[in-house]
Amino acid sequence: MALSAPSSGSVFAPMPSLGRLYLLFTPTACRQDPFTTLTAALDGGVDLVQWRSKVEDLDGFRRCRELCRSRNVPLVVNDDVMLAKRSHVAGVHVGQTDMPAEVARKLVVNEWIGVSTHTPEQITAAAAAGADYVGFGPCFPTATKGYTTGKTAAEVEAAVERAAKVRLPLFAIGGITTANLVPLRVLGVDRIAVSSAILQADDPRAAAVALRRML
Ligand code: TZP
Ligand code: MG
Repeated sequence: MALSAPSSGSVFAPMPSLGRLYLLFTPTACRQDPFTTLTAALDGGVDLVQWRSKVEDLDGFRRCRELCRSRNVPLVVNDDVMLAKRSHVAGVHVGQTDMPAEVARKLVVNEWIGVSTHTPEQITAAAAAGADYVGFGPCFPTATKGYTTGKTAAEVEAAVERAAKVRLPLFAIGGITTANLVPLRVLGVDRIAVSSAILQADDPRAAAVALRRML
């Protein structure tokens, strides 16, 4: 039986496959009630969720985890390797200034490790550190993280090529909407991570459906 799991995954508890529409879930970034928004996003086809609260919110985290579990959608914890380890989630995501991925890899054996990257060199380094996927961006300017410039088409293409070379799934990130996704798809992007396109939408379910259809 083929298991689409990280190589370190246990055969007794196979990991689900990585999704394509990755929601960065920050409760305070939602236009409407956060958990109504998350439910709608999952209904609309979000197939990977990142818990990305900037404040400690264990109740919120547990609600998020329950919702994801009830839909069989994997949950990744941003930044907090120890929370990820003790809370039986699918993985942890680290940035370039967080715990180094090679250190996280020693602590997180069976779960996914995702790494934020901004250059092809960082993608290669993430692979060497044992990452299971990378985020790459910001592809477009985004107020969510205060980026005022995005990547050029050549930069996105180079990142997609590098990720393929080192065999890491790549999620394009940063300012992605239905209005600018087509050029990324043309450059070979087949996975995206979004926050505001869903969390700030009038209709988060419809927003997720529309993005999912384009992947
Ligand atoms: N890393 C690069 S851009 C970004 C992160 C976490 C923010 C993504 O949010 P949005 O609202 O989809 O631009
Ligand atoms: Mg971080």
